[in-house]
Amino acid sequence: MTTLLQNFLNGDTRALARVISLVENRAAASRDILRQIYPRTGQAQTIGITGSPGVGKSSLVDSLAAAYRKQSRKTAIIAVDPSSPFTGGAILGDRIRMNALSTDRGVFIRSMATRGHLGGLAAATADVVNVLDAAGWNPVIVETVGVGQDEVEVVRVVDVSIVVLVPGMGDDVQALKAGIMEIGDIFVINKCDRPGVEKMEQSILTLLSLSSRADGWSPPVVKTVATDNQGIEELAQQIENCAAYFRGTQHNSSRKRDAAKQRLLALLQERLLEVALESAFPDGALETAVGEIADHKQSPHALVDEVVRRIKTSIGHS
Ligand SMILES: Nc1nc2c(ncn2[C@@H]2O[C@H](COP(=O)(O)OP(=O)(O)OP(=O)(O)O)[C@@H](O)[C@H]2O)c(=O)[nH]1
Ligand SMILES: [Mg+2]
Repeated sequence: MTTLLQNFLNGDTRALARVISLVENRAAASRDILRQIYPRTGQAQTIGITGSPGVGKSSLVDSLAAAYRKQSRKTAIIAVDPSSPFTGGAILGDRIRMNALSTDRGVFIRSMATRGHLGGLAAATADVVNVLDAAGWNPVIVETVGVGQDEVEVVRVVDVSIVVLVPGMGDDVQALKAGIMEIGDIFVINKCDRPGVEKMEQSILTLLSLSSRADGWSPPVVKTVATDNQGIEELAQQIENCAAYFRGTQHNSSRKRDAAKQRLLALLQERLLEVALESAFPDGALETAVGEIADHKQSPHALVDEVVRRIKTSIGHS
């Protein structure tokens, strides 16, 4: 066992941060570690919080984390920003605001940005969640901006997904309904100190009544004022209810199987794409090929057929 892994297993926070960096950068060394720690995962309660920019996700995470700290639970927070190629902007703001928490050794806060992961951000996030889980952090909370395809995939890696809305967003809910209704296990109306709460609640309840979930869970609507700690206890309780519901039904295994399948496919996609790019497009050959396809001189299908044929041949010969 490497010293890094040993230190990690001993609970060393610097080793933890180092392992997360390796995982985030998709370094080959991280795969060994991930393989070895996998049997230790599956212990943490994992929670996802998503919603449009500025709805108060970080404030909610902040208050939730404080509530978990009252129960002496080691709470990890991963702030994922799918839109940003860098760590900065809003997330930097989060860090500053979360200062009160970041001096608490029972809280671990980490930001993640896309950096063009081949398997999508979800693959890297799932791995980081596993790392924190294996290190004994429980719960692990994932905050992600917006509600788009990336977020849907990021949210798939957690046990309980929370969608945050604010009063006055009624029309947005209509527009977003497909994506939102699928991923929300709990809906939060935050900023309930503002007008329009009833209307918002009606919009959500109407949309929820139109769609019935195969797993039989009825998503509750929780009203909060994150900045004033209102509704946080109820939110924590609903998270517990939802987790308990899934623990107790056969849907738990199908949900876990779905997540496992997504995960396996995303990892395969990432690794196979890596192999294909390395073997078929050395030194800028990809850009040349891209140019030819853009100019209609080369068919993308013909090129992919060629790459696949070459890879198959080399597998046959090895
Ligand atoms: N009035 C009111 N303001 C709130 C509430 N919750 C958060 N805010 C404020 O809303 C702003 C955005 O809050 P954040 O927690 O950073 O929101 P966010 O969703 O994490 O934002 P991004 O990460 O940038 O997408 C801040 O100025 C908060 O102080 C609330 O319940 N009521
Ligand atoms: Mg935030």
